[in-house]
Parts: sequence; C-alpha cells; structure tokens
Amino acid sequence: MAKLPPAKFVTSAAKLEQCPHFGRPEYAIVGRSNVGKSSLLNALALQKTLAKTSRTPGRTQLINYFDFGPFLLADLPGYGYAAVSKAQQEHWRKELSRYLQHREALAGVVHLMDARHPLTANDREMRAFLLQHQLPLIVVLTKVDDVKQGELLRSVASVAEETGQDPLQFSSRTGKGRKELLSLLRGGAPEADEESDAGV
Ligand SMILES: Nc1nc2c(ncn2[C@@H]2O[C@H](COP(=O)(O)OP(=O)(O)OP(=O)(O)O)[C@@H](O)[C@H]2O)c(=O)[nH]1
Ligand SMILES: [Mg+2]
Repeated sequence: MAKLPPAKFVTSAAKLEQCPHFGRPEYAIVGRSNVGKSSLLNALALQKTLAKTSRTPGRTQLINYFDFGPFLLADLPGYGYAAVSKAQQEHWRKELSRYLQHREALAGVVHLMDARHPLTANDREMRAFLLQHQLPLIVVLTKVDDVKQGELLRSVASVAEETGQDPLQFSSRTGKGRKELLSLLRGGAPEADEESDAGV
C-alpha cells in the first residue's frame, strides 16, 4: 500500500454540529479514560505529541480530528472517569451519543479496552450502545506490552468469546498491531478517484 502522508491535527469540536465535513470516512477512537486512545493515535501517526496524552485521566474533553489522508480519526473523550463531576459526565454522555448516532461520515468505531482488564461494566455498556446503532466495530486491546503473556491470552479469549471476534492486540510503546490496524482503517476507505488530490 502507498505510504500515508504525515497525519495532521485538523480541529476540535465540542459537539456534533461543530464537526466539519471532510468528504472522507471517519473512525472514532472510543474507550474508557486512560485506556490509551491518544497514545494509539500517536503510534499510528508515528508522532509522539500529535494527540495530547496524559497520566491524568479525562483530559480530552473535545472531539479532536486528525487527518490521516484517506481517512480521519476522531479522538473522543474517555468514559468512566469518576473524578469528573456527575454533570460533566452526563453532558459528555449526551454529546457522545449524539455524535455516534448521527455522524454520517462515521465509517466505524475503534473500541479500545485495556488488555489487563477488558470488558468492564462501562465497556459493556458502550459496546451495547455501539451495537444497537449498528456501527462497525474494531475491537482493540491496549497496553499489551504491560501484561504477562498468560493474562493477555486470558483477556484475548474472554473478549473473543463475548464479541465473536479476535481483538487486535496493540501497544503504543512497541508498535505492535500498528500495521494491522492501519490496514483495516485504510481498507474501509473508498478507492481514491482520478481527480482526488488526497495525496495517497
Ligand atoms: N505501557 C503502556 N502504557 C501506555 C500505552 N498506551 C498508553 N499508555 C499510558 O497510559 C496513559 C494514558 O494514555 P492516553 O493515551 O493519554 O489515554 P487516553 O485514553 O487518551 O486518556 P483520556 O484522553 O484521558 O481518556 C499514559 O500514561 C500513557 O503513557 C501502551 O501501549 N503501553
Ligand atoms: Mg486522550
């Protein structure tokens, strides 16, 4: 496959109505706070500081758009962060569900779960919502560098059993899973036509 152009930050949106029209497929990165969404995005882009990462969960409070050429990635606020006020949690829950239900450009969702403890109650709630709205899902286990092999195998098996699909194993530290995920994301994009100047 042709080399991707360097990924770029485009804009932030506080709600659905502020999301721009790109005319290209978009994938949302979804997962609980601190699961490694922004780090995964940086690993895909091979750029350390493209998306802000943080040891303090709940920092991404906007839909942040990144242009990867043939597709866009939307880095979303994490769910399940108890230290954010109830009112703020409720606000985000509403905005996120509106975005996920009504965003026409949304080609799919990359659902991240922590390889150490996947399928938390919040993960299951999010998954049920995504399935209910018939969004194509790519299930990813994050931080696989940080888990013992036996534990990883148990996590993979439990996710496979519950979802009927093998999760993609990813580490933003080692780059494991990067090529596989990129090719899934690119595979979902339509072929560029002759007049396209998307740069791919
Ligand atoms: N060991 C290991 N740590 C990781 C990996 N990915 C992310 N982390 C660490 O996990 C923490 C959270 O990473 P982020 O990428 O900011 O997580 P996030 O899901 O974007 O968090 P919010 O935006 O707050 O929801 C940081 O301290 C990262 O360094 C990984 O693949 N391996
Ligand atoms: Mg983040």
